[in-house]
Amino acid sequence: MEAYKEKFKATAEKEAAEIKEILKDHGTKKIGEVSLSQVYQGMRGITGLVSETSLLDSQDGIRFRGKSIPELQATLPTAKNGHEPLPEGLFHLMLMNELPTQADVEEMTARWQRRSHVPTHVFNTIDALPLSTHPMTMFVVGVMALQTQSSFAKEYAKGMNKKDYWEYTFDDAMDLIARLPRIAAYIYRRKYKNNEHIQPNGMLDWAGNFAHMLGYEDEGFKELMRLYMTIHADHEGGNVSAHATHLVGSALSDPYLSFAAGMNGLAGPLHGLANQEVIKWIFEMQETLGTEVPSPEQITQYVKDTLASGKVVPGYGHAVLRKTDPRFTAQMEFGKKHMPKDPLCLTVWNIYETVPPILQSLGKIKNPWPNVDAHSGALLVHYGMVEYEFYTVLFGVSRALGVMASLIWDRALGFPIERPKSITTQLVKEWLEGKAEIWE
Ligand code: HAX
Repeated sequence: MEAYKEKFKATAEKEAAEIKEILKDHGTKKIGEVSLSQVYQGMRGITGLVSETSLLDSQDGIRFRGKSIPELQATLPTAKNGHEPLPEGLFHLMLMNELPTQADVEEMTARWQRRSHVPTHVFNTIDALPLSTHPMTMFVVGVMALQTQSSFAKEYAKGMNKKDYWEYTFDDAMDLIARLPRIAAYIYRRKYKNNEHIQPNGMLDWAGNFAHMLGYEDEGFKELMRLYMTIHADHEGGNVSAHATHLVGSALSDPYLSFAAGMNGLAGPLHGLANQEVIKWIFEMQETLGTEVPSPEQITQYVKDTLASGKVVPGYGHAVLRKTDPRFTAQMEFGKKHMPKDPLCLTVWNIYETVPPILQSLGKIKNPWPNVDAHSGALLVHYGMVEYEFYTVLFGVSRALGVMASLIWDRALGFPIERPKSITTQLVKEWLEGKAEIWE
């Protein structure tokens, strides 16, 4: 077994033993109560999952193994002459629960390079789709075509010992992460750049090479990709893409099947597709108003019109967060450093000044502040990536880091199939009349 796997095995065995002890001593302890509203309203606030890689605080935002985004920016290794954290380092942190050294990060880059070959049939499968297909559909189809490579599925079919699940999950997760940038770049170049593809550059880090294969050689764009891939990677376990991956994985569906499920969730406009919706909405605003940088008064009216037409303001609100998303702040800081006079960024910052009080005044929105998706598109447009339908694919490549690290942990800790209880309104009525019990 490779040394890195041995190290993970030792880390996971220690934690599995600790969990066993915790459950032996405290397994019957209650951690909350569930109200009828929570059952009907998207299970908001019900603690029902363990996801080891990150934890979301409603006020402070995301922490990856206890580290906030500014802390990651200060401590994770960077590229040579670069300032942004390398996603390889974040993956190591999530998987091993320790800060990586420069050598750890370089080894991860090399590991993913070795595993990055994408078989031809994956490209042929994507090529069979019409060019008009949404990039997220192409992405999921590409991932499904890659499922033929699953070591987990092959070993399971042969008859695998439970104790070995994590190891083949580990292999599939590493292969999948290594190959996703190639698949994503292929989709981008096929759909938007005349089907002219760019070979990988083995001298570059994972995100830098992704930028290169997309066709962006600007060092600023490479830095943006490093930051982007780091901050979009994980947002604890209950969000739709992470939860869907975990749920499907709990049936022992292999990592490719599980990740594809997560990506189908990310493709929803209330989740990852919001990043394309934000830029589409701003472009439409600019066109309607006939100006590149609308004034605060114009934005106010446009937001009111959006709400009056029964639509959401994309990029604002969150199911857990109750403050400005630190992922938004990190991107705003990147914008202020690299493109302080960019008209689209100026508009995003004007929207940030204008929207929260309007949403707050409605009285029903729990979080009027911007989330990660409110900013990302403006930075991409600055470097020339205007094809906003592609943005959720970038999010998806990054999200693989978090959900795959989590899935390895799920299998290493032997988490069972997920199966919460559901009820009917008929049963609720009978329960309220005292004629039935809800609890099994
Ligand atoms: N614009 C207009 N109305 C909004 C709103 C927004 N940005 N955010 C919430 N609301 C509305 C809800 O639709 C809901 O209305 P109804 O009672 O009429 O159904 C009400 O305010 C209460 O909602 P909430 O409790 O504050 O929010 P939820 O937890 O139900 O939903 C969402 C959280 C993120 C889905 C929601 O804020 C939203 O739709 N935002 C816009 C889309 C978006 O930016 N999504 C990306 C979120 C981050 C993410 O996952 N990124 O990938």
